[in-house]
Amino acid sequence: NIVRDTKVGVLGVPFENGQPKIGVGNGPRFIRDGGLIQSLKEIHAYMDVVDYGDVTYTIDPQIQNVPNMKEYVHMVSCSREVTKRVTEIIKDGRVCLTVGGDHAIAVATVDGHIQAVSHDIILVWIDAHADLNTSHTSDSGNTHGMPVALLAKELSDYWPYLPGMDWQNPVMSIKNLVYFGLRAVDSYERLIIEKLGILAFGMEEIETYGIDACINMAFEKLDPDKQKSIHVSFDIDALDAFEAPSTGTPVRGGLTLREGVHIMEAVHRSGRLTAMDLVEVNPSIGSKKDVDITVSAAIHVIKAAFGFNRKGLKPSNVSDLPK
Ligand code: 5AB
Ligand code: MN
Ligand code: MN
Ligand code: MN
Repeated sequence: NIVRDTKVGVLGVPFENGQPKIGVGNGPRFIRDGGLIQSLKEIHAYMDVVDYGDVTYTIDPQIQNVPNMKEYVHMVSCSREVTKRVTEIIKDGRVCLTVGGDHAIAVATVDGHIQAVSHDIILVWIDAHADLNTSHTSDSGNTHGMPVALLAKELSDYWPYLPGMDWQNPVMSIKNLVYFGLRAVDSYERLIIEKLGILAFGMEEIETYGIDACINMAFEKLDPDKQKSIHVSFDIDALDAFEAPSTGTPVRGGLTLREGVHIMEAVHRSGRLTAMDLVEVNPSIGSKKDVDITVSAAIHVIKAAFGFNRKGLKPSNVSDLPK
């Protein structure tokens, strides 16, 4: 694993038009200022971390809006850039860490991963929410509640024509998806989960079986041959609202930071992490202390994904104490 997750490319996406609360676009800046790059470099002596900066985009004037998809034109214009950048970073031989921004950006990160690797990847969606609304089922019209539905080829007939998204020929089978941490699922989302038999370890299952059994079951079910490239999309609101208060759609009764870290340690041990998103940190919500707690939780989760070991690391090339 020291080889596999050692080369990291960090990409910021300060996008916040997938939901109505201002501030989530400052997530990348606060997470970098909280020490992200240095924390990654300190994981072990072989870490090779490159910061690719933030994605910028211009609005494509050709694109029309779509009913009940707020700021659709922004989402499409930004997604194009994000997809390109993620594909490039992975092709550079790095694991791509994308820091958001709201969760609408994950359509593009997953698409970028798929374009660099193959359609047959595993998607681990860690979230209080299922993000499985279409424009017809969403009560809010917020596109950060839609990325999984946009990615799922099984749902492509349930969408209206989406101008400007032809590049994004969807994309993956819902059979390659697993959820962790669900506890705020809308009625049509529940219907889709049951109808399509989506693998989901909601808070109830995690409580029943424990986090370690859940992650093992997930890997065994999705990829028994241990072959597939893994994408983790980590919505910080998967964590309990006490662990990560500065987020736009907090839900109580969530994952502890320890459970979040445990999932990411297992992902790291697989040696097959290719891309990870960390989204929905909103530094404009809560007190300074809330923001600090949330940013530090995000960094802990990321460090676990890239091999930070809670047992500690022995000094390299040395087997005894200095005398
Ligand atoms: B998040 C809700 N299902 O569609 C909707 O934070 C919430 O990326 C979506 O998981 C939450 O608006 C989106 C009610
Ligand atoms: Mn969420
Ligand atoms: Mn989400
Ligand atoms: Mn949210």
